[in-house]
Amino acid sequence: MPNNKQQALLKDTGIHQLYGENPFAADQLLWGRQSEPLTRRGFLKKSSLMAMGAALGMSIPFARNMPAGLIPAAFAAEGAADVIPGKDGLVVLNDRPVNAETPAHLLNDDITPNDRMFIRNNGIPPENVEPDTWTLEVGGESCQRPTSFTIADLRSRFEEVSLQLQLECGGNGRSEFVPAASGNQWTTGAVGCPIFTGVRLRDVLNYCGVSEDAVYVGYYGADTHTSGNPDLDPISRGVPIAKAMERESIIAWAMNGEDIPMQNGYPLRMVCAGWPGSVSGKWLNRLVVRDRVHDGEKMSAPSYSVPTVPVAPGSRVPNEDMRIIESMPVKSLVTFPQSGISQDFRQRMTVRGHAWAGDNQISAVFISIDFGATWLPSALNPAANRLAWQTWETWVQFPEPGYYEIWARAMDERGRSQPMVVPGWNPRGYLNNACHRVAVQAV
Ligand SMILES: Nc1nc2c(c(=O)[nH]1)N[C@H]1C(S)=C(S)[C@@H](COP(=O)(O)O)O[C@H]1N2
Ligand SMILES: [Mo]
Repeated sequence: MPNNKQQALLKDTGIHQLYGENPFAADQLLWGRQSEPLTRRGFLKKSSLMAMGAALGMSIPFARNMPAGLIPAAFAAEGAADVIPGKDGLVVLNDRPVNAETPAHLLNDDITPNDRMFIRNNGIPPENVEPDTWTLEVGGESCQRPTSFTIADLRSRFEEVSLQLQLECGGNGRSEFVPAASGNQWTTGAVGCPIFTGVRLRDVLNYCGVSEDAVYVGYYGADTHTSGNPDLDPISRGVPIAKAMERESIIAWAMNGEDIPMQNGYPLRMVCAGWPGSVSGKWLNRLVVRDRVHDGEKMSAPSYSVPTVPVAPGSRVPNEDMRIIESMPVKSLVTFPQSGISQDFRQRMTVRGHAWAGDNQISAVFISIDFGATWLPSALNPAANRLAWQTWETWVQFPEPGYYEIWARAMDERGRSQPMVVPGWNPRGYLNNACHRVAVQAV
């Protein structure tokens, strides 16, 4: 437990804000730790080590490797779970519109159950949905035969496919950016990988005739703008035609063999996995084949866009110096053990989680229990299909009792690896793929 002075500091500001404003000052304030911001090498003085050990209630065997400016994972605990109908243990970040993330340990299943799939709403979901009369209109200037389909039409005209597909919000991990980026302060839980059933987007598009000049496919959904203004769309994004034509891009009516949950887009949604979740339109009722980059709501910078070149944290970036995010970066999550757990140090501990890398595959996952000084490779399962996450599992054994962190680092097939610390700051706080860390108390 933190001592009184630490508790008072944490109560007034909160550990994320404290570290968010100035991680090195936070280290100094909470633990009396002097550090060198540029190298992050800041070794712990004996007194700071004792302060941190006292707050944790245990010793820190690998303290000499502990980097400066990182919140000990034991204190970075997730918020309290709220109750959303049909959802289990999700943490609500916003209730209008509803945005809720899944604590890492609740994502331990290989296939994310419906009640643990995160929710990211930009507007207000439709009410009183009638699946039997729901229609999907396909049109746009580069569509040769605009057509309207009921869900029954889609089912009868096209081949049905079921694929496990990974969706991650572009802003997942935003809470760690310094200075803070506006938007939902996602920690790690805006990601999931259920099985979706539906038809291939390309089969539907080909049926409707795609012109030579087609560039993009945009979606519209039945949700409404939070302002109540019927002329405004909450969001209308999409994907370039090549991504739309991939065999894994689908129009789905089922998730894990059941109706798609209301908050996740019932009765019909697009799933174009590996890209920011925002390209996968929910409550889908219209697709437009465009002869230009789709210009729907939240298609233009700074929404879902990042600077074309690295920028200094806190910079103002002109919209023309931003590009639309496409494939998401390599990332992983430790889903077992739950952060904060106790473990008998004489026994091996199973460690497992998932890893994913946008349009690419994962080639390796490494684990460290000594703050990144040494890394051991984990066993890694193949993906169920392209664009599904990959589950990894290994074990660790702690040399003596004390405070440890388990760090996971994934590498994609092109050799790109997750950064240890938060990567390139950007104005809207997208694409944080820093290593996930969980705390373990070995006793
Ligand atoms: N119609 C519509 N589609 C949408 C959204 C939305 O608000 N409205 N949110 C998008 C965003 S930003 C994300 S990350 C994913 C989230 O999908 P989920 O809520 O099923 O997890 O849906 C995308 N599709
Ligand atoms: Mo998102």
